[in-house]
Amino acid sequence: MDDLRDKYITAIAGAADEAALEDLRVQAVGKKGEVSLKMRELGKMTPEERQVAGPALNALKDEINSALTAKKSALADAALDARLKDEWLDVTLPGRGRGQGTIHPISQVTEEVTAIFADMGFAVAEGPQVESDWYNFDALNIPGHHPARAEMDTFYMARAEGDNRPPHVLRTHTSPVQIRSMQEHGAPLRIICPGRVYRSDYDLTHTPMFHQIEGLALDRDISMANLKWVLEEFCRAFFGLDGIELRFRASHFPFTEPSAEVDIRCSWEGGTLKLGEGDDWLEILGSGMVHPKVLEAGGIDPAEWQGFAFGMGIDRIAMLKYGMPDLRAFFESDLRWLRHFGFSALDTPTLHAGLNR
Ligand code: 2U9
Repeated sequence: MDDLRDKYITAIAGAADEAALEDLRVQAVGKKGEVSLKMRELGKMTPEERQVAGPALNALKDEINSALTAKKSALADAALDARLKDEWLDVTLPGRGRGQGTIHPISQVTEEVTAIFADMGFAVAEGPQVESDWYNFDALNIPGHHPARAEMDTFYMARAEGDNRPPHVLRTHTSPVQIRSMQEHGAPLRIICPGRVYRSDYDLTHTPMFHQIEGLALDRDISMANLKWVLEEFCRAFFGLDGIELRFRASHFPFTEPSAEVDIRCSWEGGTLKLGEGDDWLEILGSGMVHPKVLEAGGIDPAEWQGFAFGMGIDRIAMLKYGMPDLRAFFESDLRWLRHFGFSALDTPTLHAGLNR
């Protein structure tokens, strides 16, 4: 037994890799290994001999198994050390511009809008893109029979056979994120919710997936006046124009009351769009005071709190700001388009450094 011990403990200590270790395990304590064969001989021994040899063989087996385990982890540690040495990287080196990749206009505009609202105290909230129909519709005061459900061209998820619950949907707006945020954080609250939304629609100005940013501000005495100031401030900063003029036009949405669509003064003279001058108006967003029923769905007491909300299409305001004529080009991954309209990865939009340099 001492010979066996010496043989295997020495061999295990010298094993070069995991495969060699596994061979040794099989030879020593595998089903037909040397120690296992010795254990089979116990049956032929006298009871006195067995009383001594049995525990000694078990101890030997344990010793070899522990040596195997210890060596295995030492080999793994050594392999990791070697890999860390090999894959060492100086993270303080400056970036190497390859002049290839660019930031997509949608990412750029999302960052720009986020920077402006962050400066006004709004936090960013995100949520799932597959939503229950309660979060996407009911909570937003759009009950089952409401025409807005049909108008939204919703994508419905498949249901398991025999499942009669209402199907989940691809969210048609980011509004469910605000409901979830109200439930989680209560009031007061100031958030913007950027993200992908889905509607079954496809032409020059519509794609089945597009991007929205919605905002929500809740407090004890928030009014349309606060909404108007925030949106004017936003448009001034986003379009980089001091002389911006907005028009609030009465409208209707199920989730806000009163509701207003917001237009920006513009001119189309000479076939080019100029913002902030002229006699035309261009719709850029929708807004209103959050409907009491919607506050209740979010667990907020409408007798104590009120708030404003707004929503805009990121893709649409990106097209307006950067003069991109066809929405569908956004999602075609044409390298020539991406190089032309993309932004430098190092120019993060901030208010102090300028939104887009
Ligand atoms: C909650 C309460 C109210 C968000 C709002 C709009 C008006 C709106 C459109 C703009 C262009 C959608 O992308 S678009 O087609 N949005 O007009 N959105 S008010 O109102 C909310 C949201 C969440 C809890």
